[in-house]
Amino acid sequence: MPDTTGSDLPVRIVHLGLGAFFRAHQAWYTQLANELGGQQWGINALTGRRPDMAELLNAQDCRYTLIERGPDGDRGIDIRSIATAGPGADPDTYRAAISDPAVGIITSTITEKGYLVGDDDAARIRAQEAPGSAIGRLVDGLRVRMESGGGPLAMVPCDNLTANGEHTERIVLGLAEQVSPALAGWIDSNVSFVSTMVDRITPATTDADIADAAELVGWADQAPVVAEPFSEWVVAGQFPVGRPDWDRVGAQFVEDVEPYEQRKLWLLNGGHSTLAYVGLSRGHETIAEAMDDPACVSALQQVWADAAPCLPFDQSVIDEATQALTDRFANARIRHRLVQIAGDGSQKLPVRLVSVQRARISQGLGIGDAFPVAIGAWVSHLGTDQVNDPQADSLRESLARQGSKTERARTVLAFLDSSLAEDDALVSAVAENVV
Ligand code: CS2
Repeated sequence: MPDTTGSDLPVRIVHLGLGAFFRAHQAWYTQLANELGGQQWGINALTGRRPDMAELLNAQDCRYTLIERGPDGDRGIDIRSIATAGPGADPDTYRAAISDPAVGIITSTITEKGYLVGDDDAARIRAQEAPGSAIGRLVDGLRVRMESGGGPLAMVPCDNLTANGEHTERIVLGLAEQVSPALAGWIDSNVSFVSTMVDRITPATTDADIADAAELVGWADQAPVVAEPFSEWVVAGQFPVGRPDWDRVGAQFVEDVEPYEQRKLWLLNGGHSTLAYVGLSRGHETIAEAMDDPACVSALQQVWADAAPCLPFDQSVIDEATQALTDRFANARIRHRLVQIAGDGSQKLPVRLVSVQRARISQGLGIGDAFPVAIGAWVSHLGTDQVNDPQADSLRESLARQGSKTERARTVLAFLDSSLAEDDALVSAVAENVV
């Protein structure tokens, strides 16, 4: 892999999890902010487990095309905010990146399951070996930063989790504490955990997209990314050494991100997961296809009706969001595959659907009508060969041993929340939706 790139931007941001969503979202905001002409922020983008995307990007000077795909056509945007890319699982690479004194921000898209810490992560970090998890690598990189006298920075998780800044802080400090109290203390005083709500529908890039990019921009871009025109970024927290002018290019800075995150997780992501499981069970392939099926649309609308009374927004704001979502999901030029969204349900459903039910129960509203439909479809999905959810392996093994739908429904509810499994009416309602 070449170790230099054509981009002259000074590296001030490290990104962990170089994937499509980061290239369509944070890298695009940074590109727009750099175009304003103030302080320039280059990104050192590190991959997760597989180094392929870093190799592809470095081979083309880290330049790539964002294809903004609207219902009526495509627009190609040249993105140059990545200065360099590297293999994030390689300890020399991530340690050098995170301890670089010029770096003042770390952003991450490590997915919901990326927040799980390995049992031996602390021991490995103490032994100066590379830990297996993404959070472990972050903590190890921060250890090297502390030891080399590096300064403070902001840690900005960009995953679909409630209060993702606080969540990351808890997990990072928990692991750091096991490594050494000195490291935990250093992180506590030097790392500012920022919470964000991120939103932009970004399906996995296909060969057809690579061909479209070449036609749009006239060069053989091997790493384009496709996204819808809509984008939102809501951010809360401190940046000890500054940040790009993201606020001047559409990002919203607020005191508390939680209401926005709930709105997005419960309406968009809860809707997505429901469409994924119900849609797959009805033979559909993409979100837009599911939006052509009245049964799927009615499940989606029920998800929204269940969540609405628990969201701290006026009904008019919720109606505007759901109307926009209806249009966004129906954009048939975006081929967002249901199997992609169906992956890792064991990590996604707790924050997308179960949390809504907890809020409903605590407000005396009872379980919503969409929940048994979505969970029943998930139970069915877990019995198929389309599952991509390593954290659900043992759940699937127990389901395979059970005959009746009622037993399977109860097992899945118990996995999500033991109190839900004690509600016999809910267990039967879920069982009725298992196909
Ligand atoms: C989707 C999200 O794959 C999934 O689980 O629900 O990636 C969704 O497309 C984004 O959160 C939209 O901002």
